[in-house]
Amino acid sequence: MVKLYGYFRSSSSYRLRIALNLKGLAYDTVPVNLVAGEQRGEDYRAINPQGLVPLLDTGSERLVQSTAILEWLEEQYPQPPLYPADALARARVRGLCQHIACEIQPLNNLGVLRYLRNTLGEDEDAVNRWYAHWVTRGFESLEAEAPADGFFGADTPAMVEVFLVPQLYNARRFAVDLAPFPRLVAIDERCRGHDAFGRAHPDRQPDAPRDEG
Ligand SMILES: N[C@@H](CCC(=O)N[C@@H](CS)C(=O)NCC(=O)O)C(=O)O
Repeated sequence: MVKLYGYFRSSSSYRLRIALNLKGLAYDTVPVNLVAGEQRGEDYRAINPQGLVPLLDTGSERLVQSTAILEWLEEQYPQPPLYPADALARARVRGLCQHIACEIQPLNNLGVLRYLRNTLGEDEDAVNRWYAHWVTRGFESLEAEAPADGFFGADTPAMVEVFLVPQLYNARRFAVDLAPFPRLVAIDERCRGHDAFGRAHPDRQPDAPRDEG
């Protein structure tokens, strides 16, 4: 069975959990505690010198970078397809996914926010404003392209939703105002009806803090 090294709240790990579930592939979870800094520890860097999650251990190879891993999954396990068959439609979907993966998430990942806070001495308000600025700017263009019904480019959730749902989860954690993005929010709600998304949710991961109540 493949092993997914990740962290319950990591949006890039969340992408892979959704895709593995959509493909019907079982996997073992290996938690890497980002808050405790395990991603920078010697043990983890020995298997991933990039010091980031996720990492997928296929049994014969260790793959890094969620977008590369998602491409590999699609090639290795083509059913059900997460990209459209048509090349132009596929390029459009990749453009939307990369908008999230390259223009939104990297500006807001843990390492960047920590640098703002700890090295540049920005206060919590400034860090939250930074976060909201880049997410809001990114969501504005996604909202403009979002369908009124169904999902991006398909009748069922597929690759754009694999990237979008974790980014929306993350935006909610940082209390970003999602009122200007009704179409994105509606797509997220429609995804909730799908077991593959439900099982991938951060709260349902083995490393999520348990409610002691
Ligand atoms: N481009 C990478 C992004 C990976 C990434 O930013 N991972 C975050 C969690 S979502 C991380 O490991 N952060 C730890 C850190 O910044 O120290 C991918 O798609 O896999």
